[in-house]
Order: sequence, then C-alpha cells, then structure tokens
Amino acid sequence: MHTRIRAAGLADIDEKLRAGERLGFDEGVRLFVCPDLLAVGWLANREREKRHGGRTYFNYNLRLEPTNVCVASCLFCSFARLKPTDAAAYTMSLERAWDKLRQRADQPLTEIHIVNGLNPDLPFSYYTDLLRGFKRIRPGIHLKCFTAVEIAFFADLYRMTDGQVLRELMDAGLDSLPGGGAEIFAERVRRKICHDKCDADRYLSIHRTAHGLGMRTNVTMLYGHIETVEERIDHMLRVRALQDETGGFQAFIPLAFHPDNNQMRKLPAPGAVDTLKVHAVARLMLDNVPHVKAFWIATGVEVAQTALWFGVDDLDGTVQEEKIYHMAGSPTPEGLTMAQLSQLVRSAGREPFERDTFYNVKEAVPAC
Ligand code: V47
Repeated sequence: MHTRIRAAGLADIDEKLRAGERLGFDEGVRLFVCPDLLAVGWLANREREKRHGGRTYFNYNLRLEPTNVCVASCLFCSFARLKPTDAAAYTMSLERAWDKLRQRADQPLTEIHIVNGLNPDLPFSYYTDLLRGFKRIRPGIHLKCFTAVEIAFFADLYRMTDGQVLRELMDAGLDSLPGGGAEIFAERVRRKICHDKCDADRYLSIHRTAHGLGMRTNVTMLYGHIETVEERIDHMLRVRALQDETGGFQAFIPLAFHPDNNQMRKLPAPGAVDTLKVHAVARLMLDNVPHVKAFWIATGVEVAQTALWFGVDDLDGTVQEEKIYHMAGSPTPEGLTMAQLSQLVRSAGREPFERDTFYNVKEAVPAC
C-alpha cells in the first residue's frame, strides 16, 4: 500500500497521521481532490481501526417527526410544508406521538430521535409535554431531540435565551441533541440554500451551550449540492475547533443530498465514490471526534456497508419511521431490524455491536 500512497501523492499526509499530527486545511483539500479513492480510504480505515478496531455500532432507535409545518424555506427540503393548510402538512397530537412509543411496548428501544419543522403555531408546552409524556411511558428511554436550528427558533419565538430553552427541555427529559441543521457552515452556501434559518455561529454556539450544560450532541454536514471541497473542509475544521473547546460531540454524520421533490431537483445526487470520500476525509480531519456515522437511509444500505472500510464505525440504528429522506427520494426501507443491521455489518467483514446513545456497548450482537 505504501507504493500506492506515494503514487497518490499522499506520503507526507501518511507520515503526519503516523506521527499523530493533525491535518490542516490544504491537506484536507488534497485528500478530496486525490483521484485514488482507495488510497484515501486506506488511510481513513487505519484511523478507524486505531480507534475502534473492526467494531461497528448501531442502536435500537425510533425516529419521529411530529410536525412538518415549517416557516423556513430551505431549497433542499422536501419534507417541510409552509402552510398548515397544505394537504401534506401535519402536526401530530401529543397522544398520537406517544402512541408511537406505546405501540412498541415489546421493542427494547433505547432512543427516540425527534426532528421537526419550525412550526410557528405551537406553544412551547407542546414540546415539553411531548418529552415528559415519553419519559412517563418509558422512563429509561433516551430522548435525542430537536436540532440546534429548532432550539434557535424556539428561543426567538418564545422569547427565551438559547440556554433557557435547553434547560427547560432538559428539565422535561431532553437527554441530547441530534446533529441536524448544520448543512454547510459557509455563509455563501447558507445564503443560497437556507437563508432564513440560524447561521453557523448560532448553530455552533447552541452546541457549545448544550455541551456546557452536560449534554452530548452530534453534528452533520449536508454534502453533494452546491458546496465546494474547500467549504466541506472549512465545515469540518469549524467542528474540530469547537470539539477542542468542549469535547461534547459524539459523532460526525455526513448527509448525502437527495434531490427529489425539492427546489434543487435539477442537481444530481452525490454518487457512491463521493460518499465514500466524504466519510473517509471526515475520519481523517476530525481527529478529536470519536465516531463517524454513515446514516444508511442517506447513503443507501450498500454504500453504508462499504463505508465501514472507509472510516465509518457507526450506522445509526433501526430508525423504523423516516420522512425527510423518503420524501426526497431515498429508496431504502424506512427501518431495519437489529438482525438485519447485524447481518449487514457481519457480511461486510466487521463486528456488530449494539450500543446506547452514549456508545456504551450493550452486547456483541450474536450471529443470527
Ligand atoms: O437537518 C433535509 C437533512 C437533516 C434533505 O444526529 C436532507 O444522529 C439530504 O440531521 N437531502 C435531518 N438531506 C437528519 C439528521 C440526522 C440524521 C441521522 C442521524 C442524526 C444524528 C441526524 O436532514 C436536516 C438536513 O440537513 N436533509 N432534506 C435532502 N433533501
């Protein structure tokens, strides 16, 4: 492999990684433009194995999107409905949302992951009651809910500080924040694709506040639309800088853009090579973030499986219900069983491990 790494022009990067040195902006860009996917992947896999060996994590989770009514007009979004009167707009009653958990009494679920539209017509108590109800039904369930963009929206709408919103939600049962809403931090891109939601500084400041309050969070990057490779690296470096400060990020999750039924539908979806490259470069640049996750609904199941050799050590989880990607054309199933996740990891030559949200390993998943 060393001849190949040299031929790919990556010998100095290889040296730095071996010495445990950090890669800089220009090196990140060089990794992206390097045509030798396998050379980049090999380096990323070495970093992955240094941290996790062949272990691959996933959890027993449930995704819920209680409302898609949204005041933001992100060009890439196929899920949001601006008017509550739109035929496809919906807001679940609290009872209906809680029923989603009640109906799964037989499932050993460990986490509910909630993402919503920015709905201007709900009282703040809708969200606190929602969380309290889930904890009443199943006190041990981990609630990973509301992106930093939602937290910013709540603060502005209900006239609170970001910290107050987080504290009140934590009081109601919030355990961690998901990573959605990061898109691409660069102002040039945000102005074009999501001009009316919170900016990168506020997104990062909300994660900083959440970390300061003792919460762990994830962070995402929406790729494969109008962003440049320089903007991808800038995004990763902003994550790395905050992680140096707080250590509160658990996982970095690249999210592949899906073009169906949205205002960017003329753009092609990113292909498998780009997806593998993004996950690999993330593993190499984010030396201080423990996990790189392939969200199999975004990447496709087979590409997620392949990514386990390109820096990825986590596959999210069972999910079960998902609208954001399926409304944008994702052809995957909405959910996978633990047995299916375990099998796809094993057949990729990796070891499946059921984890909780904090990556405590519950048990090695037995072969089925
Ligand atoms: O914030 C919306 C993205 C995100 C599209 O934290 C789109 O563990 C592609 O953040 N094509 C929500 N992406 C999902 C999310 C997530 C997923 C899995 C795990 C975690 C975690 C978080 O989906 C949004 C936005 O960035 N998105 N529309 C689209 N057409």
